[in-house]
Amino acid sequence: MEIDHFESDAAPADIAEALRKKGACIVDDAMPGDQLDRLRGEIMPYVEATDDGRDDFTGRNTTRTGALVARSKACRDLVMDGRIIRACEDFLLPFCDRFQLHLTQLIRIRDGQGAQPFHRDRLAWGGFIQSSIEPQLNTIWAVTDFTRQNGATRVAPGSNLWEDVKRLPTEDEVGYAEMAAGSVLIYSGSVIHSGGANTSGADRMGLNITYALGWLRQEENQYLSCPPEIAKDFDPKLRELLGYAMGSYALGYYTPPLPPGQGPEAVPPHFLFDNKVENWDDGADLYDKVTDRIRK
Ligand SMILES: O=C(O)CCC(=O)C(=O)O
Ligand SMILES: [Fe+2]
Repeated sequence: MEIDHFESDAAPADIAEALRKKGACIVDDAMPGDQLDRLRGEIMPYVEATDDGRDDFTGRNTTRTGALVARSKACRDLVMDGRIIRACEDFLLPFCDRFQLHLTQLIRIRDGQGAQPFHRDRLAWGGFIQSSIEPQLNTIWAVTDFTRQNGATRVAPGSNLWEDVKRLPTEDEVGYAEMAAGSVLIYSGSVIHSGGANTSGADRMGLNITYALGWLRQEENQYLSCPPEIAKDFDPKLRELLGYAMGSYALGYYTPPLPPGQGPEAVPPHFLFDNKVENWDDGADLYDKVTDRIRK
């Protein structure tokens, strides 16, 4: 089974539609060569210093390196890629008031690593989310070429719609995300997939950047991996994506823990960076939107 490919100028609406219908697609040559070089230069020292995984799921011959928003400017640029953000708006906003970054992880599948067990990434939330909700949009940016031999991600297109959630794909239902370095595999939280086996003699590296509904717990805790003292220097839009924003009318406010009378009560997270209480993300409008939705 083949995975659909798009050219680099793919329309976000087409990407979102491919995710709804088949659960996955590839955008070829999605990042310029100089960005790929910068990315490698920034992340490789961390990757080289990372130990192998702890079990068969994380991969005993696989390294996983995180906190990449804090560590790499090139990764920050990819997190904010306009095509992907617009595809997230199309795919995720029907289910939330705001979406957020879920994790950043450089997955290096080393020679000798067997195939990862098939799974759906939405199982991160323990199977509690009803199937009509799409909780997540995922990307894996190819940092090396992805080939069948070096562990290209295996995907079962269409498995996002299977009614029997226990069914596993047969070999002819599986596609391999073969793509050149700089391309990106985009897949939903509902499609069955896994890392492939690497028998190539060289590393396969993919940068996993994923996004999730703003009312869900993030897989990589962004407040700890990218704390305020680092996030303060970033583009406000990126900070919002990290989670320094209201997730809905009532989600995510805080109170600066100051002595009596020395600070405000219940302010949105951006107060931490700009010391302003106005701009409550149109709080009143959001209240109306949320209550309207519940009444329907
Ligand atoms: O590395 C890959 O190709 C996929 C990894 C994956 O699906 C996971 O770790 O959840
Ligand atoms: Fe996965």
